Amino acid sequence: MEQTFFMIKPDGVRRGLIGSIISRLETKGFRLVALKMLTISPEMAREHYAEHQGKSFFNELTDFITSGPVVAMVWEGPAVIKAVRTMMGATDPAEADPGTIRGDMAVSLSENVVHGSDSPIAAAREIGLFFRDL
Ligand code: IDP
Ligand code: MG
Repeated sequence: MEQTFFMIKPDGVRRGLIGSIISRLETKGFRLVALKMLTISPEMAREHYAEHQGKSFFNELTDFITSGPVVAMVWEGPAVIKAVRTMMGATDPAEADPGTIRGDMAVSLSENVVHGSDSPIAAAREIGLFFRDL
């Protein structure tokens, strides 16, 4: 069964959105197989977002993702990687459709509430980074 890495970012935790975000994926029918709350170190932030190294927003991104606790998860289900991306909505909440997490819960590109793996390769890499013993 396919698995994806999914994370509630520090803004989502600060704003009290953990329960309502998890509820959407549970209601959809996906299975939560691992969960932990942690504060990401600067080293781990640079590794997680390695694909964005060199971009203008890289420092802003790593500062933000380390700014408070996140909730890191592994979810499982049929075609879960793509389905979770669809449920997240577009990266920029201003472009995200109503009914998506970002469309319903965020207004800011840098503080867009959630992260989800965008491919099977990314899912394997990110699950390995956050849950080394899974
Ligand atoms: P994704 O989270 O939808 O996969 P990515 O392109 O992988 O989007 O970008 C990672 C994160 O970096 C985004 O979720 C967003 O918070 C932030 N980000 C992306 N582009 C910009 C930008 O142009 N300015 C500021 N932050 C950005
Ligand atoms: Mg991405």
